[in-house]
Amino acid sequence: MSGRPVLIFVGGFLGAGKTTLILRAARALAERGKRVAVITNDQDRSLVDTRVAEAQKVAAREVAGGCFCCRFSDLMEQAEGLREYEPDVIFAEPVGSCIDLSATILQPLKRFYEREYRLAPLTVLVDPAMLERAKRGEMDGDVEYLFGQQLAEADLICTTKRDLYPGARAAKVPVDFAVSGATGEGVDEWLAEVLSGRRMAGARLLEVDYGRYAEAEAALAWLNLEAAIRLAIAKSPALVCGPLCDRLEEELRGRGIFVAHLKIFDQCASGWLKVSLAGDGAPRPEGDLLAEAAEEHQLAINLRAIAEPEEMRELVLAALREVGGSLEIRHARAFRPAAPRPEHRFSATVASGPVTSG
Ligand SMILES: Nc1nc2c(ncn2[C@@H]2O[C@H](COP(=O)(O)OP(=O)(O)O)[C@@H](O)[C@H]2O)c(=O)[nH]1
Ligand SMILES: [Mg+2]
Repeated sequence: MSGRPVLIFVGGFLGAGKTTLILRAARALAERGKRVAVITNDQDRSLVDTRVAEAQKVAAREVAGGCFCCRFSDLMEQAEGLREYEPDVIFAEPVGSCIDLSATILQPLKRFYEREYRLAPLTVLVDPAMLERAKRGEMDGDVEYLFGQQLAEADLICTTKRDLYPGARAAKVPVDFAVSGATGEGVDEWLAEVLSGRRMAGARLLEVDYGRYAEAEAALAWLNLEAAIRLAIAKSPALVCGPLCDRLEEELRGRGIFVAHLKIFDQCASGWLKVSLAGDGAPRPEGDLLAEAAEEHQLAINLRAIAEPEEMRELVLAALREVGGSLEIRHARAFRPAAPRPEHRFSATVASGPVTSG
């Protein structure tokens, strides 16, 4: 490896397609002989994204219990811990409601860690369905605030899900690339640009009103749950996750709840499956769709929605009980994110060398 791993932050709102793109890019780089690792991030533990990365044999570390900006030291510790894999590239996926990454992560990285890491430009991903909703004025005000700020601090913007929205055009938003993490379209072009060193990392800084930011984040309710189910009659992961996702979707939509994303991950002896719902898309399954029936299932559920946390918890627990068998809840936290308190916050950009000068 080349000494300093390239650190690539991929931001964007909940459900934009960050994990899917990162794992697709990780595969593309691995095929070229590169060693790749991932750092995921969430307000709580039991993260579906980390499980999906591990299921795909990508070295993964998690920063849990707060966003990267509030846990900068932990982020750097996890990055350091990944050194044992000698990665050439480390992808880092911040929490989807996070803003102000440039001031709180990218500038400190340039100032304090230039010798350890080469920092790539900040990519922000946008789901075209979200852009469309924003254009029609149908976006919740708090979501719109976070979404707009994320775009404003991006070094590079990609629309995602190109397979679903091939002709998506974004008036007013300077889109650099259109990608599909699902099919791989546009991924090589995006990777070439972020690795080229042509673009400065952390070129923009936001002026953030932290009161407004905290309020917007707290409009979202968070649920992270982990459970084990032992079925009397064996079922495949597809037959556990599919109906569970449908049931939850029906219940959430029935109550008029806006779902930023819902992810269900199931691991059993025969394989793994992830089913998720985001944006306006239909539930999309990934993993071992043909995995055989099994009695023991280990589930993780992540739900982010505009709702009351306790209502969401009750609703998910009720849907889980409908799966049948004996249910053991190992973790079930529903909450609103606490006000962000970054460890560092720079008010001016820090100059940095080109990303390829390893
Ligand atoms: N059709 C399609 N769906 C996608 C694509 N990328 C992500 N998704 C789906 O969008 C949802 C959110 O994706 P994920 O990568 O988990 O988003 P994240 O929350 O930003 O990490 C999931 O249902 C994915 O399967 C894509 O390129 N095409
Ligand atoms: Mg993700």
